Amino acid sequence: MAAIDAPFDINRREALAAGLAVMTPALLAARAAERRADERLWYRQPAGAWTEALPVGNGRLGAMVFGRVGQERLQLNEDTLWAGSPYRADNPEALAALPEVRALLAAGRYKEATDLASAKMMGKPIAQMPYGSLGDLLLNFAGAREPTEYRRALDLASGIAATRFAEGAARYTREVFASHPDQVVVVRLEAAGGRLDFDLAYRAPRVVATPREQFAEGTLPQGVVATDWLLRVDAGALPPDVTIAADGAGAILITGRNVASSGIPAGLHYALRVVALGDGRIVAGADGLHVRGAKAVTLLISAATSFVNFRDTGGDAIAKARAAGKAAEQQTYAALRARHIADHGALFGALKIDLGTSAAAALPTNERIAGGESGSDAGLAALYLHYSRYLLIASSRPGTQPANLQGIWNEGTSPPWGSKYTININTEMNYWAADPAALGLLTEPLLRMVEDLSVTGAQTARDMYGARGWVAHHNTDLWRATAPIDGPLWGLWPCGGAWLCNALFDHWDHVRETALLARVYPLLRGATHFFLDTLIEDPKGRGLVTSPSLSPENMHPFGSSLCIGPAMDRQIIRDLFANTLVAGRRLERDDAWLQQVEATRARIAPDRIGKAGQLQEWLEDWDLEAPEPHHRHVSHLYAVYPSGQINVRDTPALIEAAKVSLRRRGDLSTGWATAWRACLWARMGEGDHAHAVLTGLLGPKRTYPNMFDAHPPFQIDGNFGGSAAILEMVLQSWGGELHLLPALPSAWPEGSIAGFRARGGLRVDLAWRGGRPSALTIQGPAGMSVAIRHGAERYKVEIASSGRYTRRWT
Ligand code: FUC
Repeated sequence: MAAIDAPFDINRREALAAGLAVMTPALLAARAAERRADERLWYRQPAGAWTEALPVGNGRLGAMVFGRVGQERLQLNEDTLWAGSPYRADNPEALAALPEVRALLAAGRYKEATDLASAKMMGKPIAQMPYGSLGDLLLNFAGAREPTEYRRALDLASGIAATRFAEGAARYTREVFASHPDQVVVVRLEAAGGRLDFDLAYRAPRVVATPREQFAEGTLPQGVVATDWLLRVDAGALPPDVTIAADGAGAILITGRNVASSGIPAGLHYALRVVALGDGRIVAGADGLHVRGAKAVTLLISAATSFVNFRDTGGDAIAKARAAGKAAEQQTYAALRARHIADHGALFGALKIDLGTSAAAALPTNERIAGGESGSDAGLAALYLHYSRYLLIASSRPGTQPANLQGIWNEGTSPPWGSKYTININTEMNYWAADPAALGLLTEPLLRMVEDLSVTGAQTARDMYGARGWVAHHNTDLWRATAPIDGPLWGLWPCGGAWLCNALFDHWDHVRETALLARVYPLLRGATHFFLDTLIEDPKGRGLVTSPSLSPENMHPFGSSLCIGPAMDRQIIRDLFANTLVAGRRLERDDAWLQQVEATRARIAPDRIGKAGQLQEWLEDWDLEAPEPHHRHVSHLYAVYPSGQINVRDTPALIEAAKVSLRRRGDLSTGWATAWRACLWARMGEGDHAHAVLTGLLGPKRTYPNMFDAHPPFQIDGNFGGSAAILEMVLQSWGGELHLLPALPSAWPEGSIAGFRARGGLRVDLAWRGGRPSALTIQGPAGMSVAIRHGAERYKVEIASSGRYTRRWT
C-alpha cells in the first residue's frame, strides 16, 4: 500500500474544488487506495490477545478470527445465548417503602434513605443475567511452520476477514465472513501449491476472567500483537452437558446448555453445526472433523438456541441450526460470498467519508492506533467511523437482539458487567450514530426490545410504584428484567425506559414514517403515564421532580447518589413528554390526555446554574462538593447531547454553564465517557476541543489493536459514540436546522461526506475545502423547505421536483 504523497494532495484538492466531479484515472486510483486505507484493518502478525482478533457478525452470529497459522481459533457467539431463563425480579416490598424513602430524602437523611431502599426497593435477584459465549472452534493444522509474507486483514466494505501467508512454495488463504442472507459463518481455506491437513476441535464456553489491569485506566498492555505463529490453545475436556456427534456427510453437531446465574436456573439449549465441504478426505465424528490432503475446503458454521422470546424458551435449537446449515450447503462458495457481499455492501456503502490522509495511512492498524493520540492521522478517524458502521451492521440487524455492551462478541460466560444492556447511557450510545450514518434500519432490534420492556416494565411500575404505564431502571438483559439492580447507588434510577423511548423518537424523526410513529407512540405513552403518576412536587417548591432517583452513577456530597430530582431526569422527562405530544398530535390521538401531559411538562423543575457558573447536576447546588469531580458520567449534559434542549442557538446562558461543567469534568475518561465528551464539545461548536478529545479516544489507551473500544475493558459503546462525535463535527441536524461544518476541527480542512442522514428524512452530501463548504447536495421530499445554518449565515432552500437541492461554492 503506497503512501499518499504531495502530488496526490494537489489533485485531491482540485477534485474537491469541483465537488464530486469528473476525475482522472490517476486520481481515481489514488482515491481508491486512500479509501482502502480508510476501510481496512490489517496486521503483519496473528492475534495473541482476544482484543487483537478480528470480528465478523451477521447481527446474530459472531466470530472472532485470530488468523493463527498452526491453529486457527474462531471464538463464536450467538446473540440469544445468555445465562438463566425467564424470570421476574420485581420486589413488591418497594411499594410500602416508597413514601418513607421519599420522606427521608426530603428531610436530607440520605444515608437512611439509601439503607431503606437497599433493604426494600431492590430487585430480587439483585443481579441480571450475563451474556455468554458459544465456545471456540480450533483448527489444528498438521506440520505448520513459521510462515513468510503473512498478512491478515478485515475488509470493511466486503465484510470479509482474510489471512494470507506462504510456507515454502505453498500459499495459503483463509477467508471468513458471517452471512446475513444465509445465516451461517463461512470459512474458506485454500492451499495453492500445498495441501490442507487439519483437525477441527470444539472448546466449550468457559469462564474467562478479564485481567485486573484491563479495568484500571491507563494501564492497558498495549501493542502486544503476538508473533508466535504456531501458538495453540487446548480445547480441554468437554463438560458433561456438551455432546458432539456426526450429522451427515462431513458434518458435526455440537449441543450444550447455557448456565444458571444468581439463582435463576439455566433454561436454554444451544446447537452448533459445522459442515466441511471440499476435496481431499473429510471425516466427521464424535471427536470432531478431520480434513486430509485437500486443496480447498469450505466450512459452514450454523448455530441457534431454544430462545423464542423473553417468556418462551421452547424453540428447537437443533432444527434451526441444521436447517440453516443444510440450506447453505446447497450453494457454492462463490454464491455464498457474492450474496454476502451484496447484502453487506448495500448497508456499508450508504455512507462515504473522506477526512484527508497522511503517510500513517500506509501503516498496519495496530501501529496507526499506537500513534493515534498525535492527531496527525486524519484517515484514522474515517477508519474509526467506517469500522463502527461495520460493527453495527455485524451486531444489530432487523430480527436480532440489539447490540449489547460488547455488540455480540464475548469470549466467556463471565463478561464484565455481564455484557448486558446498561440503559443509563451505554445502550443508547450504541445507536447514536445509526441514523446519521445511514444505518437507521439497524435500530429495529432496539424498538422490539422496548416493546418487550413496556410489558415487563408495566409489572414493575404496578408492583413497585403502584403506577400506570411502564418503567425500566438502569439495566436490562435478554429476559427484559426491569427492576432496580446492583444496589440503590446505581440501580434506583427510573429513567432508563424513558431515555430509550427518546432514542426511538429520534429514529422516527430521521425517517418520518407514520407507520413507525404509530408503533413508537404506545411506548412513549406508557413511559409518560409512569411519570404522570410518580412525579412529585419538590419539597422546596421548585417544580415537579422524580424521587427517589440519582444522577447516574455519581455520588453527591452526602455519601450517596440517591436524591430528589437530578437534572438528567428532568431533561429526559421533558423530552419524553415533548415527543409524546408530537407523536400523539400527529397521529390525532388522546387529545385531552395530551393537554394534561403538556401542562405537567410545564411544571417540571427547570435547569439551574450553580455557584461556579456550572449547569447543576442536581437540584441542589452540590457540584463543587461532589467527591468525584472527574466522574465519567456527564448525565446533566444529556440536554446538550444527545438531546438539543440546551443548545448554542436558543439557550446561550445554559450552554456557557454546560461548558463550565464539562471543563470541570476533564477531557479524558473511560472509552465511552471520552466519546460522549467529544460529542458534547462538537455540539457546543468547539471543533478543535472535540478533536483533541477524539484523538484521546483513538489512541492506545482507549482503543485496542483490533480497534475495539477500551473502557477498559472492551466495551463497544465507545466505538459507536466516537463515530457519532466524528459526524457531529461535520454535520448536525437539530432545532429544525441543518448545520454545515458546525464544529470542523482545523485538522480536517478538506474533506467530504456523502450519505449523511438528517432529521426530516433528508440525505446530505457535503464537500469542504479551506474549512468552508464547497459543494452541497440535499435529497428529500420535493417541495420541502430546509433551513440551513453555517456559522452566522442562515437561509432556507427548497428541494426541487427532482428531489434534490444542489449548491456549489466558487
Ligand atoms: C455503567 C458505567 C460503567 C460501565 C458500565 C457497563 O455502569 O458507569 O463505566 O460502562 O455501565
